[in-house]
Amino acid sequence: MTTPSLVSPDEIRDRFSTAMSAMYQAEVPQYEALLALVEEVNRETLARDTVLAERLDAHDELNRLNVERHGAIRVGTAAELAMLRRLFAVMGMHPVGYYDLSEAGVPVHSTAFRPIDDAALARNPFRVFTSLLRLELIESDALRERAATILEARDIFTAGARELIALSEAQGGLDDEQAERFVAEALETFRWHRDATVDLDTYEALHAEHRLIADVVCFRGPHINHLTPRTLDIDEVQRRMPAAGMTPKEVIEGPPRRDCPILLRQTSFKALEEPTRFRGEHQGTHTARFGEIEQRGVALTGEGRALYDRLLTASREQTKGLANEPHQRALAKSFGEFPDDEAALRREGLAFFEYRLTDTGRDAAPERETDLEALIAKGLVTARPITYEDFLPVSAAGIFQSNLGGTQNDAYAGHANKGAFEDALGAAVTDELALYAKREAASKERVLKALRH
Ligand code: OOG
Ligand code: NI
Repeated sequence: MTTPSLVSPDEIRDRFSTAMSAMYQAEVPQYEALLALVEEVNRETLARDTVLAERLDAHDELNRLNVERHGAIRVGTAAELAMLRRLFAVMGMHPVGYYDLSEAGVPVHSTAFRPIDDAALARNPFRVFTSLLRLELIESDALRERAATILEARDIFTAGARELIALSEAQGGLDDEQAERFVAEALETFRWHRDATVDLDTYEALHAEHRLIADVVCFRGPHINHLTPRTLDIDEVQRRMPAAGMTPKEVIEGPPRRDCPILLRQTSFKALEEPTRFRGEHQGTHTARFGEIEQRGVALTGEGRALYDRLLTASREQTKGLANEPHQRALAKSFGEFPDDEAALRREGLAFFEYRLTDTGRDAAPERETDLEALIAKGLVTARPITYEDFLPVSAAGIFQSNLGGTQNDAYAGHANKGAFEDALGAAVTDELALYAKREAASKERVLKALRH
């Protein structure tokens, strides 16, 4: 029953992320300033580093640079999460990865809704880090029940959004006019509401339990709490933030600066205190929304990731309490044993690569060699790093913490519970490592097959 006039999910996602960015710039003017700063630094970096510019261009990364974004939201119930899954599916965004933040003292677990296949990622990789509040981690029975009752009473979706999601599922997509309406209706779920749904006492009681709980429970919807453009030089943006009127988070999260960037480095400007009206005519403020930047590097294999996790944990003692510059120096030292050239990352199986034929390879006579490193040495094949498209739980916890007042919360007793998360979601999350591995394997197979003729 598909009609020929359907718009692709990639197109809907592209329109939605553009609309979301415009809305957030209007709501949070500092985000507009952050975008300008990132754009300026990206431009300077590309002008200075022509090798990088050529490489990004060759890898189809340049055109997606300016649309590159992720956002984050937090919801309160299984029903909200399950409906979000259906909403994001309309835009070709599917749940990838499971992140447990409870160990870092944040009572949520999360996934990232994102495009999966190469063409979709190249078009617009917009992702939304989505967290589900774990009410079961609230110790007080009375408070937990109060929060649950408040959440049960709200509907974070418009009637129009619900209808269009159902329509998209029934007809296998949306036509142009329906897609336009869908973007407008879906956007409503992510809008900021300065009116809380509760009185100040309730807000304060929930806030005292955990600031995040107040943020999720006391409002009509899961306001987008940040958007994140992609920078080519995160250290420089961090340095320039104060002069541009932003207070940066103390340290950049993730791996240190390297010649071959790995995974993901992130920093943010601190959340703003915004005027809020509570029931009973009380004025107050709520602090939730901020801006973030990210710099992405190569995706690591299970082995590479284990090495990353080990070195990061080991660096804790050395970096504790340090300001960003000394923190980065200490981190770089701790990461000394992580190979920093592409050939080593490949040979040691630490990172994922995509293999392609070179021009010589395309013209070559049938080739019997099947060892990729030998084929690279012969000039027949090249390998390019596969960009990491996901998130890092330790970094995410750091971003949460710095925007929840900076104070460290103790770990919650509850542990990772992927099963419960998937039950709430109504679907399994895709394993991110499997996606990268599949992409690498497919590229190897293509190359070897082409060389055999
Ligand atoms: C999400 C924080 C995590 C990231 O980029 O790691 C995150 C939140 O504050 O809701 O966005
Ligand atoms: Ni983020």
